[in-house]
Amino acid sequence: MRRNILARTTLLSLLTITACAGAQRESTASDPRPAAATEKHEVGNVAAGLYAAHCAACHGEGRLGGMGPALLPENLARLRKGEAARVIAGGRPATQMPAFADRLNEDEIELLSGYIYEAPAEQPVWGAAEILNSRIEYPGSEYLRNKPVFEADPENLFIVVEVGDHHATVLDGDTFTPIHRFQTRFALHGGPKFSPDGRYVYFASRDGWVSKFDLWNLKVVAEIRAGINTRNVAVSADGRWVLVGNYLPHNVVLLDVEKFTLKRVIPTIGADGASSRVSAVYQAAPRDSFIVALKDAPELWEIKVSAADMKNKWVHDHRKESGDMLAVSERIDLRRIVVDGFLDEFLFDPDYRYVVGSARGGEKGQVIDLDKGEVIASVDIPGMPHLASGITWEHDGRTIIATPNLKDGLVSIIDMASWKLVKQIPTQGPGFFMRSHEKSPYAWVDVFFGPNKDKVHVIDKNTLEIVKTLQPAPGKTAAHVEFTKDGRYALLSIWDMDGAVVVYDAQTLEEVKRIPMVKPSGKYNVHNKVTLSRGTSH
Ligand code: DHE
Repeated sequence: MRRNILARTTLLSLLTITACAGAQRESTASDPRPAAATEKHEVGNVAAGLYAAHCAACHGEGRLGGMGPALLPENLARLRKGEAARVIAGGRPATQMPAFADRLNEDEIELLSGYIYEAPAEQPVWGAAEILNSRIEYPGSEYLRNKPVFEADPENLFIVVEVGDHHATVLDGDTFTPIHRFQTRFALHGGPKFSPDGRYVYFASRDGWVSKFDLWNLKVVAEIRAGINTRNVAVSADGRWVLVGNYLPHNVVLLDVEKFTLKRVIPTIGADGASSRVSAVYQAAPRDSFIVALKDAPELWEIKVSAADMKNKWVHDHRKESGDMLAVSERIDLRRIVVDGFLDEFLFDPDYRYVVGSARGGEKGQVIDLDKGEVIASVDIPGMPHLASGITWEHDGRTIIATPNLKDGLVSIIDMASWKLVKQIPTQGPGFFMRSHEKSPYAWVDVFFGPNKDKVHVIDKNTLEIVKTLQPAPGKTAAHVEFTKDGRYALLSIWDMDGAVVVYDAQTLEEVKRIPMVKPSGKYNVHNKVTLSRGTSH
């Protein structure tokens, strides 16, 4: 009842909103629909108008996702409607989702939060046929050279992703001069991933495009759209496969890198039969496998791809409904590991035997032993640890994890032998990214959120104390550090349209150079990535 009155009031108050004017339809005497149906239709139009005006730019036309995730019932399984309204009103910490309470009234927020749980008129389809049809191969690929077309050390290049104008810059890590800049797909997210020889770089955009870039020839070779709303990609240890994790559809997609084409679509269905989004996919190099974490099922998957033997060569052709069989050259082994609840964040130990994972809003983290295939410990990590940005190093003869926190101003230090929290280092606000290098005595952590977002802390890896706080551009967010190959310099982003990459001497912590960039988000050093440096993300 309350909702009816609300909807009616809302409708009346909203009929004047110009953004919705085009979507409204006046009721006429000849309209055959009963009044209630007409009203429901009108309310739906108002909600659609609000969505178009306030949400579509980030969450995509048709709610299919863009910069923000898809807003469809199958993607909102873990969010109750009341919570959705709270997120619209107050924003979501640690994301780009702003608060709308100053622009939308309570009724409008309620209308919108109801709207996103409605099934769309047409269910989006993105299957094998759509993926294959999307594939683009760029001309000239046959003339590519097998060695770099530039003088710079190919191992000490950085890829800098500039999200401000959707470009990437290839930066010489010795001279700190850009050697190439090119347009990327819209809204790249997550780190680009490298082939083991460092020649190819794979980028994923939030709307599902995966691009193969030849770093030696400075050329995008091919692209394919692997999903509608994608999380990230991982490259196999032998460089033959790229695995794409999707929010929508609920699946992982295996690409063959040589032809850069689809090999398999693997729906992510939990053991209980319910389908799930994918939190992220990772390469576990020492295990020669991929690790996949599911967001809506308490499971972690280990996927191994190998050459198919003759017996297992035939599978159902996923492109046809007829049940036809198809000969495949690859064999996929999938192992399910049951975990305690959902995993949104996780971090591997250096040997890739253990995974430390946590859920958004969960009280504790959990440790999964990949060899045993079970949860072996729980860890007290308060707040909202951002394990995806955690790093490890040796401290007093033991391996420790350091992780920033998306909610609280602290860095948590965990002992990897006892799985105990050994220290909390207070920071000037919640942080997003943490970095170090084997040859550096320091670990860097940003203060991404709050009034001190322009500051970056430098932590002594031995004393576990902050030794310096930098403020490279007052008022502008400073975040995300990556070291040069030799660990001598640390590069930091100023996340602003009028931004920069600031180069610091990693020993003296003095500024060396400032390179103008357009909102540079992350930067990725070839050597550190392909050698799986412990100070950076993989
Ligand atoms: Fe990210 C990496 C998840 C919001 C910028 N982010 C990752 C990874 C995951 C992740 C799982 C590791 C993937 C990889 O590199 O293969 N990010 C999430 C979220 O769940 C979250 C909180 C909500 C969401 O919108 O999905 C989120 N991330 C953001 C942002 O709002 C950031 C700051 C801006 C943006 O571009 O969207 C952002 N995330 C990044 C960056 C990396 C990343 C730059 C790569 C870090 C690296 O050094 O490897």
